[in-house]
Amino acid sequence: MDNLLRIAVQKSGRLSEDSLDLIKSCGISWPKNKSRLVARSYNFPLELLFLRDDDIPQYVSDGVADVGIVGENEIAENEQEVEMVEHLGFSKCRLSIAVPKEMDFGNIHHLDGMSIATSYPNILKNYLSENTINADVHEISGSVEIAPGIGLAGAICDIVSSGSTLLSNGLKEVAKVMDSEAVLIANPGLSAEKQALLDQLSFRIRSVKRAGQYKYVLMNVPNASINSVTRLIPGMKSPTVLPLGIEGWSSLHSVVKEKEFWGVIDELRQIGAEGILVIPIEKMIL
Ligand code: PRT
Ligand code: ZN
Repeated sequence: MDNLLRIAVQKSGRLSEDSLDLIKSCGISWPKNKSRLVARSYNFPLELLFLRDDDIPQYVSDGVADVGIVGENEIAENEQEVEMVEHLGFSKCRLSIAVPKEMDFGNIHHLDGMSIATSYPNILKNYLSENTINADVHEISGSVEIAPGIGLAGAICDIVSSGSTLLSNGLKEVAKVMDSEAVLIANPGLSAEKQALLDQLSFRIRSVKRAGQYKYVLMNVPNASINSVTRLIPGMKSPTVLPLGIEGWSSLHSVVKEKEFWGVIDELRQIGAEGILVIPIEKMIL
C-alpha cells in the first residue's frame, strides 16, 4: 500500500472547511459521508483521515498518517518530529498572554510570580524560560479566558484572532508568544513513492495558492499606450494584445498581483485604459 498518501485533516472545527476546500481545489474528490473517519479519493491516490486537530502532529510523526494539515500552534505544543512542507495561509491567529484590563502592566516581568492559565503549557513554558520569567503554568483544557474572572489564575495564554473574546472577558493582550497559521506537515521518513505523491500534491497546492494571489485583468487601451501598459502589468511573460473592432484600440490581457492591484489600476486609467475587467484565477501553473 505504499503508493497511497494518507492525509490527516481536522474532522470538525476551524480548520476543517478550508482544509477540505484546498484539497478539492487541487482537483481531488472523495465520497462525502460526514460520519466516516476515513475516505479514499476517487481520482488521486489519497486517503483522508478525519481527526481531532490535537492528534494530527502525533499521527503524522508516528507515520499513521503521512501528511497532515494543522495549525502551527499544535505542532509547537506537541513537539513531535514532523517536517513543515507548506504554509497554507488560512486559520491565521496568534497565541498571546492577556491580563485583566485594569491591571497596571509595565513589561513582561510583571508576570513573575503570577499564575498563567493555558491549554498550551509546553509553548508557554518555553516562552517563559526564554524570557527568564518565573511564573506558574496552570494547564486547563478549555474556556481559558474565564480563568482570571473566577480567580483561577492572574493571566492567560490563549489563541487570539479578532480579539473580541478577550474584550468581552475584560482582558487585554500584553505579549505575543507566537503567530500561527495552517500548515501542511509530513512524516520525515516518507518512502520515495509517497514523497513523489506529496510532491504532486504540494505542486497543486502551490498552483492554487499562487492563483489566489493574482487576478486576470482585461482592458481596452489606445494603441499608443500599449507599451506603457505593458510596463505596468508585464504579466507572466508579456500581456496578450488583440485588436479591437475600432481602429487605434486593442484589448490587452494580463495578470496582476492582488496586492498591487489598486495602485496599478489607478495608473492604468490615467494612461487611457478603459473597460477594465478583473477576473479571479483558479490555478496558476508556472
Ligand atoms: O475538536 P478539535 O480538537 O479538533 O478542535 P479544537 O476545538 O481544539 O480547535 P478549533 O477548531 O477551535 O481550532 C483549530 C485551530 O484553528 C487552532 O489550533 C488554531 O490553529 C486555529 N485558530 C484560528 C483558532 C482561532 N483562529 C481562534 N480564534 N483557534 C481557536 N480560536 C479561539 C480561541 O481559543 C479563543 O477562544 O477563538 C477565540 C478567540 O477568537 P477571537 O476572534 O475572539 O480573538
Ligand atoms: Zn483541538
